[in-house]
This record gives sequence, structure tokens and C-alpha cells, in this order.
Amino acid sequence: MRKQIVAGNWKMNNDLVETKTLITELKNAKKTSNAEVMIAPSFTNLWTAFESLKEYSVEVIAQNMHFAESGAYTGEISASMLSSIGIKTVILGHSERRAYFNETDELLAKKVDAALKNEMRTIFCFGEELSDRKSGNHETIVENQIKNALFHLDATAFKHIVLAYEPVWAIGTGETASPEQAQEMHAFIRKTLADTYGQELADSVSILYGGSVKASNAQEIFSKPDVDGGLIGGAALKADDFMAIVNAF
Ligand code: G2H
Repeated sequence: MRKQIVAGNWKMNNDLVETKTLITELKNAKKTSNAEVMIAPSFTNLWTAFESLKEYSVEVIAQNMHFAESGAYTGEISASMLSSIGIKTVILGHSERRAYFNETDELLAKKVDAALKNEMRTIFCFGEELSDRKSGNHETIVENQIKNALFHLDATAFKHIVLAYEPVWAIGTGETASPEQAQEMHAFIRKTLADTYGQELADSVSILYGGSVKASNAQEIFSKPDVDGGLIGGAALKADDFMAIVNAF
């Protein structure tokens, strides 16, 4: 049985006080589903969040990291730095990193390798732009993103990989892929995995959907057979909304 996961990507939101407040609210919220829950605060608040949640079943994860172990990379954070404060999972390849920080598939392959070397799990994000969808290239784009960044890995590495399909046109726009569009792409992604690594491996990898998921649409999206959870942005910033999505499973 694949893991069901709901991860809140806080992006560049919440200072220290806001982080503490939201975490307190999350601790007080009632969880009725079996989904694994994660939150990704900013780097400056990771330690506080980790300490505050270590007795709770909410995993604190990072939004990004550098591929190098250490060195002259001013302003960057390494996998071993994250590991040293207890962080075990990192989001890589978010479309905002690709768009605003020029992250390429080639760079992301190096980051994935660094995460694996440090025994960290990666939530690997990818997704097509609106123009790709309109021209009917969306599957090719997604297939290339996955293959370029991940298909140098051997099969055992996929125990540490979670995929997150986030169509760029649905991110923070209020526009959501329909549950059918999400299912169609997730099934395609699973087939892409199966074609190279076999059906058993493909069936074991969790594939999350991201892009304007909210309490009102989560249940329908999560009900699709190849959708194993969500990566949540805007709706993860309010405890009630986020827990409603978690409890949509
Ligand atoms: C996609 C998502 C979280 P939002 O970026 O990764 O954000 O739910 O605000 O579209």
C-alpha cells in the first residue's frame, strides 16, 4: 500500500512568531485520517518547528537545499546541515525554484543525489506550463523532467523518492487541474516509471498533486486511484484549512 501524504509548503511565508502560532494551532487540530503530514517552513524556522513538533506526527521538511556538501556557496544550505538538525525530507524542483532561480533538470539530478547520499527523502516536483498543455505537449514535458532528473537512479533509490505533479498553470492561481486531469497525468507518470523500473516499483511510489488544492476540492482529487496526496501551498497557511485537507483522506 502506497503512503498517503499531505505536505504543506509554506514557501516564503511566516516569520518566527507566525510559525510558532501556526504550529500551536496544528498541534491542537484534530486529525482523523491516516495520511502522513509534513510542513515545510522557511530555513530560519526549521529548527524551532522541528523541536516543537518532535513528539507529534507532523514531519518538518525543507523547501530546498544545495547539491554540494559544503564550501563557497554564499547563502546556501547543504543536505548535511539539514540532517544535522533532524530534517529527513526535502522538496526539490518546485516550479518556483525552476522559474525564479533557473533550476534545471541537470542541477536537480545533482540535488537528488546529494539528498540520497545524506539518506534524505526527496519530494521531487515537476509539471508543465499552460502553453505545454495547450499545445498537447504536457506528457512529453513531464516525462522529460522525470527522466532527466531521476532516471539515472537505481531502483532501490525510489524508496526515498516521492513525486509531486504540479501543473504550473494551477499554482497559486486558484485554477486547479480537474480530478480527471490529475488522474490522467498521475497514471501516465506511473506508466513512465513502470516502463523503466517495472510495475511493482511504479506501484510503490507515492505521487502527490499540487496546485491550488483546498478544503473544497481535496476530497475529489484524493479520491482518484493514482493520486496519493497533495503538496499544499496557500491553503497550508491556515491550520483549519490545512487540517481539512489532511482529513479529506
Ligand atoms: C504549488 C502549491 C504548493 P498552491 O506550488 O507547492 O501551492 O497550493 O498555493 O498552488
